[in-house]
Amino acid sequence: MQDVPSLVAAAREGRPRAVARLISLVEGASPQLREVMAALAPLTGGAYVVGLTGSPGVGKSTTTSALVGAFRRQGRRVGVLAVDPSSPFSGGALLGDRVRMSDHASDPGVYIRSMATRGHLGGLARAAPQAVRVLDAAGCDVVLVETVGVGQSEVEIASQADTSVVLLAPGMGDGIQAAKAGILEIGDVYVVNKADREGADATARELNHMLGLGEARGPGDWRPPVVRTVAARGEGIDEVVEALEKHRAWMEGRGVLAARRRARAAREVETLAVMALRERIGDLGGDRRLDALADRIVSGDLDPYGAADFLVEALADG
Ligand SMILES: Nc1nc2c(ncn2[C@@H]2O[C@H](COP(=O)(O)OP(=O)(O)OP(=O)(O)O)[C@@H](O)[C@H]2O)c(=O)[nH]1
Ligand SMILES: [Mg+2]
Repeated sequence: MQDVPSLVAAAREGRPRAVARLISLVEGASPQLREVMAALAPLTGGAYVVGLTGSPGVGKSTTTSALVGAFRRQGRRVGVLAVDPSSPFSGGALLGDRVRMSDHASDPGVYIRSMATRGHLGGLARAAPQAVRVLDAAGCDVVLVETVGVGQSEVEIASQADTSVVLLAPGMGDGIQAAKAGILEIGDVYVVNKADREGADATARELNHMLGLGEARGPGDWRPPVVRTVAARGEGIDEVVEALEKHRAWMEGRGVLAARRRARAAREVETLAVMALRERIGDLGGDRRLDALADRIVSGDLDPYGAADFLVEALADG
């Protein structure tokens, strides 16, 4: 097996197998995880990360593929991470099915990877940002992260992007439903795909209306645009690229990009630190100290909050 420094060097040269190997290392809890992350740290920060989210079948993969084409025409290197919280499979197996990327399979300027939960969503939320780091360090100018669904966990994964794109399709995403799913808060750019179908204009209108109902925006604030696309025919894709570029420029001009990245990094550290603490504390069931405190609560000698304080203090003392 290759050592980490040469793997990282090979990934920097754009060797797909090295990139794949690095992602596998960060995806699992490999003993080399820490060494890999440390090696990647100084190489990251160059990629513009775009998240695409939306209900199953709305056209995320088709749109992603079209965007890859558009970015490639600009000569940019592109990474794609397809995250599927509902699927137990990971690695290359899904590419043929869920990711419609066959157009780009032989392009050395494109790296595509899919990732699944293996039944453990927390793990995916942890692993996805690390995989993005690998693609970033490998020299991708743009990383597109496709996440299925608009549930809480997907929203969390989408929030790890610099710019979040929310996709809807006529009939599927009427405004009420959109508001319920909380998507009006997370999108920087909205795409009404399948605009070749009836109802696309109404969906776009309703969405625009609902976005306008949100809290008052000051001059210079970002107003998420609504772009109509027929991704299957590549229509409207240039407009999506334009909206992404505008949003990026707006963020850079106002320090929003740096602030978002800082907030994201802080959340990530917090998650890892809490995980590490939880691991260090271990399983408290059967701990003598816990049992003794429980006895005191049952006998009315102590309340649960006071008991928890005692326990936390005891644990912090080691
Ligand atoms: N009519 C029409 N069909 C489209 C359009 N874009 C995509 N489709 C079709 O919609 C279906 C789903 O497209 P995908 O891109 O796989 O959708 P997805 O959101 O990635 O789906 P999941 O990853 O399974 O959630 C495919 O059959 C596409 O060919 C469009 O603009 N118009
Ligand atoms: Mg898809």
